[in-house]
Amino acid sequence: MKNCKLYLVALGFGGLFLNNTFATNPFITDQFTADPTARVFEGRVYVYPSHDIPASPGRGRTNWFVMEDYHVFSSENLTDWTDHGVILNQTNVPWLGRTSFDMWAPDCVYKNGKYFFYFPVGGRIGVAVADKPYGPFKPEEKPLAGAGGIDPGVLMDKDGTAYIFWARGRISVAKLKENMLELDGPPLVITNLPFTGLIEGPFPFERNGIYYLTYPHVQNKIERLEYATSTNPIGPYKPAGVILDEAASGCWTVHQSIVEYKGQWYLFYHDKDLSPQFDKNRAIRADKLFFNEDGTIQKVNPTLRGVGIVDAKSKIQIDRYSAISKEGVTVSFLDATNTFAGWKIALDGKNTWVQFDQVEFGQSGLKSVNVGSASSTGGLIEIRLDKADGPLVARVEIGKDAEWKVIEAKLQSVPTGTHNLFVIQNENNQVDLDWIRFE
Ligand code: FUB
Repeated sequence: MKNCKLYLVALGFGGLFLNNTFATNPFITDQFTADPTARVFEGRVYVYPSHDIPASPGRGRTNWFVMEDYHVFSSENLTDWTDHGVILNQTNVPWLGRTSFDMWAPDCVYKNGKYFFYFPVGGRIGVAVADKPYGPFKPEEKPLAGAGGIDPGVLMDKDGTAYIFWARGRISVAKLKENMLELDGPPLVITNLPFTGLIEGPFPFERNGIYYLTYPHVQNKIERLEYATSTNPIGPYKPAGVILDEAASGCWTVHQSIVEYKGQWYLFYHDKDLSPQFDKNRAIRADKLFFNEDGTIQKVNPTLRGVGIVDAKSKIQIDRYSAISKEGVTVSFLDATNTFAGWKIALDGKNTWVQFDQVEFGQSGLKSVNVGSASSTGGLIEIRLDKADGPLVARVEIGKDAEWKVIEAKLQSVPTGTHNLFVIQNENNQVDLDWIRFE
């Protein structure tokens, strides 16, 4: 084809097909993560998840959650995420005195110049304190007296008062003293929430005078996200609806936080994208969340596309699609033995297509597109803007070769600004695509 150059690149060369973009779901793909608490500190979103690891001899229990430490991640644009590394390991907790591998869902809040990281381990709740949101965190000598359970979630009220919630069968709440290290009175059990089915993972927040208590609840067979509202931080709370339905994947747990950043609300949660066969190795996700006029929360639509805007010059992981044609499209792991390598998408048959939203071309000056692809039959793909029959950006001829290659094609028109991409397969063949990158 005119204007089309072909580069042959051996499979595995220089990590060529590693999924190294984080704008899509899940947004951390080089390790298992769960229970993401997102907070806005110093103009960035910080995410404090728990960290699932596979069990190994002497490290945790097989077929169960194994969690020995916490990382923190941050981003300014919800696309590029920085892993600040391990902020706390179970062996650094002075009062634990053993390895329990149950560092479950944490939270982190800011008060009086300090960051307070609350974490459950060994059935107790610990606190670690830092001057910066990414640490170093110094754990307190003793656990939080009077609070026993899992999944601490802290509400910083408008008047500066802090309330800590946690779960142990039911959800409890207590006021924290000004020092954030002690309870200011006995805890209260939050009544009036659903009485049957496990409830855990409380995440409280306030918006426009309404206090929201969000929690995973097993209404049917697995957890879904629900919420209750109140006019008072400690209740009484009234159940108000479902935020996220049970995962289509069947992931038994879900765990949430809700945060406003740059004028948009987001739900952070987890699924088991990187471990479809074992739902205790999870992966964190983010999607947009919207409120109704009356303050009720609209159900969130869980997406693969996620929330970050993708730079046209990065590897656009179109397997994390916004939409696909009704038939002929399949997504699978590039390497089923190493799911961290990411996914590929197969377009099988004429007029099969994939849509990937929110690609930023900027002022452009771009000249060509590279496509990581493989096809034993050969194929022809078209890249179009905004609609399946929108302006043509490039035609890329994929030669017959089952090995992965990078194929370069000249652009036929040069986009600027932000666009949704459509990639359409034009022949009655099958083409496997890993990523697309404009240059
Ligand atoms: O991650 C371990 C536990 O699974 C959390 O503490 C729960 O909320 C559930 O997500």
